[in-house]
Parts: sequence; C-alpha cells; structure tokens
Amino acid sequence: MAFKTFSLLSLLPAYIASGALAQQQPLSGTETSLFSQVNFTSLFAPSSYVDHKNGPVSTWDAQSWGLTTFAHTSPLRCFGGDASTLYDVAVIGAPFDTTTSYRPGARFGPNGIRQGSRRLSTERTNVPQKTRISDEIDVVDCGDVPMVYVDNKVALRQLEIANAALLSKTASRSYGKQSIAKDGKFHPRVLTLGGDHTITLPLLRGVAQIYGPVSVIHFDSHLDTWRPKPMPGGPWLPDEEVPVTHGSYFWYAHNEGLLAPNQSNIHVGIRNALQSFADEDEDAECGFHISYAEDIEEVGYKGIVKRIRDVVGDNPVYITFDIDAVDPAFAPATGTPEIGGFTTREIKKILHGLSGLKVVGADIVEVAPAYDTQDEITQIAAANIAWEILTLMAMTPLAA
Ligand SMILES: [Mn+2]
Repeated sequence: MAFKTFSLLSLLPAYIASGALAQQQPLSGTETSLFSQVNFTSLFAPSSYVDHKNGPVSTWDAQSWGLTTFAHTSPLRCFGGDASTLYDVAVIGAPFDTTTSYRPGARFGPNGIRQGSRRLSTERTNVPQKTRISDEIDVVDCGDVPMVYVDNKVALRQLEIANAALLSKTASRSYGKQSIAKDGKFHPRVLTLGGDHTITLPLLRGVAQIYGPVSVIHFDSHLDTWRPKPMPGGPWLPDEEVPVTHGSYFWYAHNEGLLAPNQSNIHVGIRNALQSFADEDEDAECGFHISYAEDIEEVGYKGIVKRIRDVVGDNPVYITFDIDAVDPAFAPATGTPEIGGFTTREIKKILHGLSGLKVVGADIVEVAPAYDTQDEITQIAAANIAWEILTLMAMTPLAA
C-alpha cells in the first residue's frame, strides 16, 4: 500500500509540469464564455454514417445520441427517408412471440439484445477471428419490423415482405465479381433479432428467393421439425386450421423446398425430450443431421465444428440461433429452457470454427428479457453471439 502511494506521489511533479492540472481548472464565467467560444451545433452534430460507395450520409448516429441500436451501428430509416442508402448487412428486429408453447416474452427480444450489445461495436476487433467488422462490411440497424400482435398470419407476412424487400436491394460492396445469388448480384444480408422461432420461416422464404435452397445450421435444444398438429392445452376445434408454431416451422420450410437437399442441414445442441424416437426419423426426413448437446463432452468443439462443416460443405449457409442452445445458467431468459446446454465459451469456439462459410443470413431468437437477471446475462450472451455471427459475415463475402 505504502509503495503504491509513494510511486503515485513521485509522478505528481511531472504531472503538474505538463500542465494537465491547469487544463482542468474550472472555466470562469462558465456559460457565457463557453457559449461564445464553442460551436455546440458542430460539437454535438451526429457524425455521419459512411456508406462504402457514396460516402457520408446524414442520419442519426447512435454513438453521439445514445439511441440504442445493435452494437452502436447507425440507425437507418430503411423503408423511409434513408431507403436509397446502401449497406451490406441490415439488422432488423422481429417483435413476435404469439406462437410460443411455454413462456412468452420474446417480442421484447429485439430491444433486449440491443440493450445487451451496448459494450459491443462493429468498430472493435474480434481478436480470435482477427477481424474488424467495419473494415469489411457496412452494417446498419433498421429498427423493428412492424408485426401486429393480434394475428400471427398477418404478422408473419409483414416480416416476410419486409425481409424480402431488404434482401432485394443492392449491397454497398460488390467486389468486382459475381455473387452466389441467383441473379449474380450482391444483395444486403439480414441479421434478425427475434422474436420466437417461428420468424425463421418467413425469413428463409426471402433467403431462398435470392439464393435458392440453403443449408441451415440450427443451434437449439429442440428439433423444431415437428409435423403441425394441435398443440397441447385443450381440444382443437375440428374446423380450425392448425397454425405454424415455433416447433413446426422447419417442417414447413422443408415442405416448401427452402432447405438444401441431401441431408445438408444440421441441428446443434439438441437435448429435449421427444414424444418418441419417431420424432428423429421425421426430423431426418426434413433433411437434418442431429448433433446433441452431449457431443461437447464426447467429441469436443472441434468434433462439432467438423461435423457441421462436413454436413454443409460449400453450400450457402443460414444460421438460426435459439438462445436456449446455451445452458440456462448462462441464458435463463428464454421461452423453453433445457438444462445441460453449452457454455457461452463453448459457443464462441464453435462459431469461430465456422469461418469461411458463406453465411447468407442469420437470426437469433427466443430471448425473452422479462425472465432475465438484473445483470442482463441472457441479453449480453445473445448480443455477443449475434456479434460473432456478424464477424463471420464480415470474414467471407458472398462471392461466387
Ligand atoms: Mn428451442
């Protein structure tokens, strides 16, 4: 203790001599002199969003104004005044949770994940990946897609239309090459903050429209390929249609031809109880391999990464991440928690192992902030996972 005091004091003369203290003297006649000397309009003016192709675009700026966007990306009115601005990745929120089978609340997931991302920035370097997102791609936050909360069908269509509109735009970068898109052009990629897992169905429809069927890497503790059937909770009225839910959307995706053929899709982190082993057979019929949560002990993260890469090959990849893939100790705030999941450290290692894959789109879903701890542990985990996925997008352009 004494040693510390001594060493600090010994620095004081040099500190005073440097004039550092003098600069901290209170200003005399404060307000008057400040207002006459400082141009506050320029001092506090939002720094511009820099569109890679066209240069600065005047817009809001999260860093200056404290508006909470994902990882301090620039907020953009993607369907309004800024519709002509170019970007490479659009972050959107999908505030929807009315097909949840257990705990609702994921409609507040987009806000929660943005809140959890306040210490992240696309301008900071991802050290293990040796990548700074902002060096490679222009990322903006388009805010939340309006999704009505009184009619699931309408809400999901709203998301489908908004996603398709964003995907059909032209990306900021083109690399002087052909892209892997069906039309050979470079389109923005969309990273969606959910929302319950049903949102992946309309999102995949948009992706398939641009790229054709894609290999899905599905992080989850649940299969989500269940055949649509009346859900528990009471007798189903015989004349009512059975709606899509967050447990059946992949069954629809397979039936609509949105998933890459030849068993080139994979679940990672599965550990839920089944109705029967027939569930696994039906899952395989939807084109999926299963990597169980226990694999982290059996084959380690390297074994899981190898299995994923073997399954998806060179296909375009869509990553959909249910936060319940992570253990409830690290991510308790979710609709259907299952014990025995991954640690956040294991998840990072697995995601780092996916570098080089062509990630055409991604979502992170089932974050229900109302069940989170006061320290926002789930929201912070989800935000960091989304940031890792953005890094994967930054590392690998969609060039053919
Ligand atoms: Mn799940």
